[in-house]
Amino acid sequence: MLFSKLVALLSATLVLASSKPRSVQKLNIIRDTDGLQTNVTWDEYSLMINGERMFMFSGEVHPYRMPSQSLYLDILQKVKSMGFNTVSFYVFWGIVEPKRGVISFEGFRDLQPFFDAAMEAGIYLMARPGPYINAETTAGGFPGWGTYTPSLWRTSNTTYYEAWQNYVSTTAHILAENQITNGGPIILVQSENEYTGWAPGYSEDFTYEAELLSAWRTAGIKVPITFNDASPEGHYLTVNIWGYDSYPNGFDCSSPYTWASNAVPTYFWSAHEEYAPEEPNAVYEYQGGAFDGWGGSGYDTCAILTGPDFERVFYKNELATSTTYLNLYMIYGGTNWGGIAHPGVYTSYDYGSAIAEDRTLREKYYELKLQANFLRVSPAYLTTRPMNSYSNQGAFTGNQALLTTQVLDVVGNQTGFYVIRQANASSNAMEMYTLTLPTSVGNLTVPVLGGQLTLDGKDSKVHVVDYAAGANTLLYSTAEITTWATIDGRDIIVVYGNAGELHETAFKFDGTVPAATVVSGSEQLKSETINSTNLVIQYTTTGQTVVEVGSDVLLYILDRANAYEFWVLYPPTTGAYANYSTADPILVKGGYFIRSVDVSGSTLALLGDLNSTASFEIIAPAASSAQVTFNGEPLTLEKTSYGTLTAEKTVSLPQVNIPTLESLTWKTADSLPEITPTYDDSSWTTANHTTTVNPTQPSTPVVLYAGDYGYHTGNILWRAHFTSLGAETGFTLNVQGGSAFGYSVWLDSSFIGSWVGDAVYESYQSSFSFPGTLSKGSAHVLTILQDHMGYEEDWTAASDDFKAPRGLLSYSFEGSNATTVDLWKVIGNLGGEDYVDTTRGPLNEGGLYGERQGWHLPDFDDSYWADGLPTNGISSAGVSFYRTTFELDIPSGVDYPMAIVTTNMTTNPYFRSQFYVNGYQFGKYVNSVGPQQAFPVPQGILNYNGLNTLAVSLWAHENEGAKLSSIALEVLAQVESSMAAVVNQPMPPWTPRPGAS
Ligand code: IPT
Repeated sequence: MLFSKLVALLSATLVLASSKPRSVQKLNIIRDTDGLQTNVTWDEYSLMINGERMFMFSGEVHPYRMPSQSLYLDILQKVKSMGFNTVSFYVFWGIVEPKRGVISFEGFRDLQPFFDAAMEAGIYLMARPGPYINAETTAGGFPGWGTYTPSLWRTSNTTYYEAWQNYVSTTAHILAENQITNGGPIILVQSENEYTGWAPGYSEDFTYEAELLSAWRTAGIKVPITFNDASPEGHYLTVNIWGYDSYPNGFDCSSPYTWASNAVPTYFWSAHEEYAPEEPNAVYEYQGGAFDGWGGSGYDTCAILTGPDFERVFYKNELATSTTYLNLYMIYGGTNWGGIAHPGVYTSYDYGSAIAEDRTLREKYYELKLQANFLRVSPAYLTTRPMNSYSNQGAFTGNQALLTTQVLDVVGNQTGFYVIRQANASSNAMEMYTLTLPTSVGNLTVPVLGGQLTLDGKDSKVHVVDYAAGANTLLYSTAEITTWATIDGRDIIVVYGNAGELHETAFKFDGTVPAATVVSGSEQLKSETINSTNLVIQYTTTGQTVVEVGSDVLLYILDRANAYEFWVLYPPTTGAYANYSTADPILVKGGYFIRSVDVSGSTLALLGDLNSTASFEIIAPAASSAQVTFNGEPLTLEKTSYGTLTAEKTVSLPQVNIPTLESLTWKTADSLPEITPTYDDSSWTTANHTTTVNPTQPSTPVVLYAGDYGYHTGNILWRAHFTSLGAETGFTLNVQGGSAFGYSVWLDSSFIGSWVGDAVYESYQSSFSFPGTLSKGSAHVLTILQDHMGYEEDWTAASDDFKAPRGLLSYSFEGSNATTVDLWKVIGNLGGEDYVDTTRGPLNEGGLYGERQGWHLPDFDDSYWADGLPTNGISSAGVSFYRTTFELDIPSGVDYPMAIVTTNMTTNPYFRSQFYVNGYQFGKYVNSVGPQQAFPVPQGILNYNGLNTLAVSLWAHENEGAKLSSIALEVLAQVESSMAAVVNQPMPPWTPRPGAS
């Protein structure tokens, strides 16, 4: 059978199971990648993995933002237990090929642990290797050397084409080995990223697109290739499965409770039908949170902007467009450690996601779980079409304040989904409604037994009609379904609504209508037989009520809080894909997080994490749950009258000793010897280029762009040697470093001024007076220390925006036009592109003297340094370094995420600090700009069982000096945990650094 062009003719003459008119069935053609593989196929409705249709519910995770690799599994298992089946990830070119031609996928850059963790968690992967990724990453993922590589990037220009060959082929080979066709987790590969907007005079470069497609294929990519248009505009349609992105609530987290009245997108279905009608409606990035920039309102506000109400309204609206591929960006954001960030974001990349940066679960997680579990058990949804996208106002309800979109299964011809939301997305009104629905027994107005349904403010619901749940059919349910499962021959159906809401669930029977009996809970039911074979049950959703309907249905009626507690787990089967099974579900109610279930003989083994005592209810086949263990300990089981199991599990959260950092002995040393008279900069790079290919052509006699000399990250120092003409009164300079950057300038040993930085200016011109007149013929040096906040992105293709230089755009001597600089010197991180710390990578350290010397590394001998704390600081403008060590001894079996925490300093506030933990830079703090004050450091970077080295740099911008207001190590959460043991990342100690001066 030629699977590649298998044509399944689904007859349009099928007898309709219902009285509803359905759209005429189209030709349903299952496609693959031109015969290259048949594991991942698709048609106009959905993806199929090994022939099985699936709703691909996916979340974005970036391995490069998680250098503690043994935590991959924890995150992927958290994604999996939420009901998701896929994770999408970017590969960051700049960090694997920081020097042209030298590629490293070693250490934290190795993707194999991520692939292995995905297989273990049972998660499919979409790889997004760029070469351009955006992602709030320095240069949008491009390598620093791109800034001095001529001609426009993201075009078919030869120089760019040559630049990406090595990276694309090396990366594609690694991805290819891990495709599903080779027994790995990768099911899709994305080409480019949001290739959607172009600089004036440029447009979509089809040659570039084709070159990339052929490069992926040549290197062995066989799975479908995808592309994400920034909005559905029909670019790069030559990929296998085209899709688009959308961030409908935007990125301003400062008023998180206010949504635009028209915030909910309404044109996606028509755009999809226009551009890719033969492919699934795929959304490759949908808003899962928001990034926050320097001076922003912080990630807690972004988590509100994109909170549970947002998830309900916006994600259910995606179901109103028959979306079957939905990737949420981000599901876990991670950390912009080292120099990963572009200037638009700070160290945390928490993103306000469902899983917070410290790996704890937000309420958003539990809301998503309700939705994802529903989609996993609703195959009828996978072959739907929206029927009334543009005539949904007042539809089915008569209430003009409500939009109800009818989404019908046009292949199965039975099930209907009715997605309801407020017409005005910003409305907080409580809307009452009844629904007049076409069903298989004719039109019904629900609630049938009287009363009204409610939609309370920012909310949305999916009401189902003729919905199959095991052997049973729900004629309709106004309470939403989160899951159903057939266990020991009984259909367990779990429905929920907001606390106190009125709802109905109706069953359709063939013959005799059984009775509905409350077996647990205080709810009073109203029930009635209609049309002689259908049973309508009316109730309010309050707490938990369990209802037996005859002997083969157990209906769980829950309010939202109770529904949040339901976990659906699948025991592994056998073989490489054992953990991808969706057979034989087991339901567990209770617990902060349930990670997995395993069955051996008559014992059910649960693994999970608890932050307080849990009361479990377990619904599992009797034969496999005679004993139940939780994290290896047997539970004391009781049986409910209706045959499920209950058990209590207390937690022990051991007290741990966390050092009070300000009580430790700290050592300190000056980190700005460059301003001492004897300082010798002869080993620095001479900035002597007279030309550059940079689109910003210099106005200075020599090029003063750090990137042109191989320095692409962290602090940069410049030294200008000049001979006085006797007339100079000051120095004017325009420096560029990106949002929130700053700089400070010294004439010889005298501080002459700073630009302290703010979130607005990416470059800033200042004039500083010299302290006195210089004698004619005397030799002087200006030392300029500047911050580098990362390179700009290159979102607009053919703009070369990412090449915006970091360095001096102009300078002049006040009072003396004729004075010239005889020699310019520059230094950044030691070695530049030949960076010395190959373990921690090319972006971890910058150019401060202490960084060049490796003072941030473990085992550096600071015994001859003076005692001094960063909270004592320095009393003049300058830079100092601080070091301390401390032991931790955290027992196993717990997950206690920690952070380095400081507080805002209001006197002498103009300073910036970096925090290094065991040599890894996990905090970049600009006191006067903010907002971040807590810097999570993952276990594995922080050594939980042994010695830790903490180093702090402090750069005081003003004459008065500066000090940290406070510094502490804080435990962010206490969880008894079943997570896999964390193996520390390598923490190579200090070794002599030849050439560091
Ligand atoms: C889109 C990018 O594809 C992604 O890399 C990331 O930058 C994300 O958005 C924002 O966090 S860019 C889109 C918002 C124009």
